[in-house]
Amino acid sequence: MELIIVKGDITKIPVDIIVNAANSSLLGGGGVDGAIHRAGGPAILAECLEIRARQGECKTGDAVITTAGRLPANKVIHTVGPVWIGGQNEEEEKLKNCYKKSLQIADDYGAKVISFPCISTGIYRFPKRLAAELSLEVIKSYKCRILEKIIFVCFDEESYDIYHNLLDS
Ligand code: AR6
Repeated sequence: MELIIVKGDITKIPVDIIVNAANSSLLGGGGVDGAIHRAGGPAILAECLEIRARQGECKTGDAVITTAGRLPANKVIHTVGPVWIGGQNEEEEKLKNCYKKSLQIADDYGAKVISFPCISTGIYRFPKRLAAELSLEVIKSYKCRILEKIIFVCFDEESYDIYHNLLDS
């Protein structure tokens, strides 16, 4: 499995599956979630609404899959990261579950290339370096079935540097 770190906008990079850092309502929001819904168009929200009607809200650490609408991808996986409230509320386990669940859903779908944003490290305030360490821990121990390439898309220079430093060390 190939692991790539890039700096940029996740909505612009062609892949099989884009992972979205959503919230449990699945109704969209700011940050990368807002960017994905804007670029993908209303088909994404329409499918999120169907999922909500079927199963209710999406729990923290869990994920659901929808169309990618007009995005350069086949599907979007919406995963709900934990809000950082000090670290004593199972935030680490929940963040790892986001990555695990997203990889499993992508493999079940048959995706070869998946892109991840830095889940929870924006509005949800998860410490960036710890989040990067946990994401790499999950990805390195995950046994890919179909997946061949994982792209971490860092929006800011700091996250990009953190990933590079972790991978170099
Ligand atoms: N491409 C890649 N990464 C991005 C982009 C983009 N276009 N835009 C922002 N990021 P955040 P969270 C980065 O806040 O912390 C939403 O309102 C950003 O710099 O998007 O998981 C949801 O609806 C940061 O590194 O997500 C939830 O309510 C990372 O994406 C809540 O925010 C995650 O930041 C989720 O908060």
